[in-house]
Amino acid sequence: MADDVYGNSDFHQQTGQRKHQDRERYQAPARDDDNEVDYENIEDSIEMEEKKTNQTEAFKEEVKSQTATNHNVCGTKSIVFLYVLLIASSVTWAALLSLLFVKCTSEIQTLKTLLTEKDSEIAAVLQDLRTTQKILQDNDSQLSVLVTSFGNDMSHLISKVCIETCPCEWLSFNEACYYFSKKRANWHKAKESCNSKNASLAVISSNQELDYLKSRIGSTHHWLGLSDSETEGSWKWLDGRPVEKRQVLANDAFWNSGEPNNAANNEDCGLLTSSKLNDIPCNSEEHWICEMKL
Ligand SMILES: [Ca+2]
Ligand SMILES: [Ca+2]
Repeated sequence: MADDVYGNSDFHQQTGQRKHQDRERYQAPARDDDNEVDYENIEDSIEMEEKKTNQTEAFKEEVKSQTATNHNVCGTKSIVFLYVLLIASSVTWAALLSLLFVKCTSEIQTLKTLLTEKDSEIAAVLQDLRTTQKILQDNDSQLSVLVTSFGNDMSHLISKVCIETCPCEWLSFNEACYYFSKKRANWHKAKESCNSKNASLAVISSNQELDYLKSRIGSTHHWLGLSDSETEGSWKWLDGRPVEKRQVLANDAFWNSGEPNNAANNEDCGLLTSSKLNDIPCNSEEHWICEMKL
């Protein structure tokens, strides 16, 4: 027979066999009075034995029940412990996640605040730059006005200075002003042009003046205030003095070789060349020199 959880299977078998033997022996016909007394004693012993057996069985049942109870208590405690552990772990993770969330939220808020401050600083810098740009534009406009005004003032000042010395575009030499035309015209129009400037076609009074004018004209030819229109062969300056009476301008040093030749009987106006003078027709288109005494 297999043992129970307490290992008492033999005990149950032996107890049952002994009870059966006792009942067979005691249920046998009584042989006499002495046997009756023994029989009672034996019955008491059997009852006592049965009580003990019952107490043992009850104890076993109690132990079994207590053991089961203990097993249930231990299982319940384990489950409770696991629940508690699970809850504690969950609470710990929740706390850690909450701390992490709070920390991240705080850092994000700090970054937002920093970005807001930087945006404000950039906006302030841009505003300053716009203000500076506006000021520079205003200053540029004012400067342009000042430059224009300065240019006008300079032009006025230069004109005044030129009037006190020589007119602008005129050259000064030995207390006289000379104008070298950029256009060409015949001798009479050239003379009128000089007269319109309160001057006259140039009249040469010295070799120095002649050298100066020749140095200014280069290779181009220019009309002078010299003509023999009134009397052929009698050359006079526009101031009325004849050429031959100028001591410094003798004919040999004044005219080009072979001049004046009155070619084609039509050369009555004097022209200054790069070397010396020549007589050519007065209707020729040439540059001219005006002279103004200071
Ligand atoms: Ca002539
Ligand atoms: Ca000639």
